[in-house]
Amino acid sequence: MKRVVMGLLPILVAGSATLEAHAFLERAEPAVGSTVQTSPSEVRVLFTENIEPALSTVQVFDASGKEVDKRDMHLDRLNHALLRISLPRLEAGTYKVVWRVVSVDAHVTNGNFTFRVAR
Ligand SMILES: [Cu+2]
Repeated sequence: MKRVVMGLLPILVAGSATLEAHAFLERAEPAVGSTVQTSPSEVRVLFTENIEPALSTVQVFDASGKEVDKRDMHLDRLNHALLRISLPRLEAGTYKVVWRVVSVDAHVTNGNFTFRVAR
């Protein structure tokens, strides 16, 4: 019986941890899964928590898996939950944004989404 109770503890801890505010994607520009008519000059990813930029990455890849961003990811000067990364002029196609961020509470989250440039 004691073993069963102990076994439940990690689940309870994990369950309560999800109630804390970690940095999840709030919204992005271009929007998640969207199609934009012209090449965007940058990708902006807004998180639900402030971000530690030195420990975080956002990268943009084309359909062949080549990184196309300008590798200048930075925190917005005013909004510390907003990461920005510049883009060159993109050809029409589907692009994947891959993010891995550390929020100010030191929790790591990651994910990805795509957007499409129509022309
Ligand atoms: Cu957290």
